[in-house]
Amino acid sequence: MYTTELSKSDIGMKSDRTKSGPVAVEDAALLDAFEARVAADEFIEPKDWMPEAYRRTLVRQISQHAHSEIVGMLPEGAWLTRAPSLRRKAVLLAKVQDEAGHGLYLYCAAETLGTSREQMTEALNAGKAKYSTIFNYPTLTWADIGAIGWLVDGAAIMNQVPLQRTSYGPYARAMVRVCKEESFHQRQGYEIMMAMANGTPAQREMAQDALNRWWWPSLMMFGPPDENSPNTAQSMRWRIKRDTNDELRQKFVDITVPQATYLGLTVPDADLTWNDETGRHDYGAIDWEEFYAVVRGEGPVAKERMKARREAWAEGAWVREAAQAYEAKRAARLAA
Ligand code: BYC
Repeated sequence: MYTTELSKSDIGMKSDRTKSGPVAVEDAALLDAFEARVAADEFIEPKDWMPEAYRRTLVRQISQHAHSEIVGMLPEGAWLTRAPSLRRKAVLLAKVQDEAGHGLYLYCAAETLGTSREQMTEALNAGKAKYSTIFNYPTLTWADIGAIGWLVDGAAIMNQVPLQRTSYGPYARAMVRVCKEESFHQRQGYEIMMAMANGTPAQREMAQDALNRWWWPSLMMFGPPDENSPNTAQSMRWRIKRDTNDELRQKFVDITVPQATYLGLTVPDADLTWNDETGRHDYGAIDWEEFYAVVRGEGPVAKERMKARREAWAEGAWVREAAQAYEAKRAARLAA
C-alpha cells in the first residue's frame, strides 16, 4: 500500500505559491533542490518552495496532532474536580493547561502552511479531521489519570522525540518544548501509578485495572502496522516521520514492560515474552478491528468528545468576535 512515486500534481506544479504559473522544467528543478535539502537534513521553512503533497501531508499530520492535544484535555479534565488531594489537583491542572499550549503551538505551526486555525477546527467539528484514537476511551477511576500519564504521554514522547528532527522547521521547533513538558507528564503519571501500586489492595487493583484497559489502546496510538500504513513510506522519504509506526511501537513496549514489572503490575498480554535473539519483546496480536472502528468514530466515548468540542467552539464564538472587534478598533485608531 506504499506510495513511493510522485505524480506531477503531487509535486505542486499547479499551485506553487512562489510563482505565477506552472513551469514544468523549473518545477522539476525545484523538486530536486527540495529533495536534496531534505536529504541533507536541512529544515524546510514556511516561505521555501515545497511540493503540494508535502504541504498537505504536514497540514494533515500537524492539525491532527493539534486536535489530539485539545481533545486530550477532556479525559483528564474530567478528574480536575475529583483529584484526591490539593497537590494532585494542582499538578493535573498544570498538565491539562500544558496540553492546551501544545495544541496552540501546533495550530500555529500548521498555520504557517497556509491553513487557518478556524479551517482546521471546522474540519474537526465537521468530523472530517481525525484526532488520536486514544482519547475515545473513558477515564473511569483516578488510576486512569496515572495510566494516561505513564502510557499515553509515554507513547506520545516516543513518537514526538524523533519529530524534533522532522524536516519542517516550525513543527520540529514546536516539538522541542512539547517533549520537555511531556516528559514531566509521563513522570507525574508514573508517580501516581507508584503510589497506587504500593497502596491498599483496592488501590493496587485499580492500578492493575487501569493498565488492563489502557495498554492495548496505547499500542494503537502508533498507528496501523507498517504494511497497512498508506502514509509512512512517503513521510519517511520526506523525513516528516523519522521512524515507522512499528519501530516506535516496539521501542515503547521494550521501555514500558520493565516499568510495569517495577510497579509489580502485569501487562495484559499472555503472549508477551522476551526474545533473546532479537533482544526485544515479542508481543501479542493487536485488535486492528477495534482500532479502525475507533478511527471511524465508533470509540466508546467518541460522541461525547465531539459534542464537548463543538459546544466549546460555539460557546467561545463571542470571545473570538470580541477579539476581532478590538483588533479592528485598534487598527482604525492606528490608521487615524
Ligand atoms: N488515531 O498512514 P498512517 C498526546 C490514521 S496527543 C487516529 O500510519 P501517518 C497527548 C492516520 O491519520 C498524541 N487516527 O498515518 C495529548 C491516517 O489517516 P489519514 C497525538 C490514526 O500520519 C493530551 C491513517 O490512520 N500524536 O500526545 O503516517 C494528553 C493511516 O495511518 C491513528 C500525534 O498526532 C491514531 N492513533 O502516521 C496526553 C503525533 N494512527 O490522516 C497526550 C503526530 C493512524 O490519512 N502524528 N491514524 O486520514 C504522527 O506521528 C502520525 O500522524 C501517526 C500516524 C503515527 C499518528
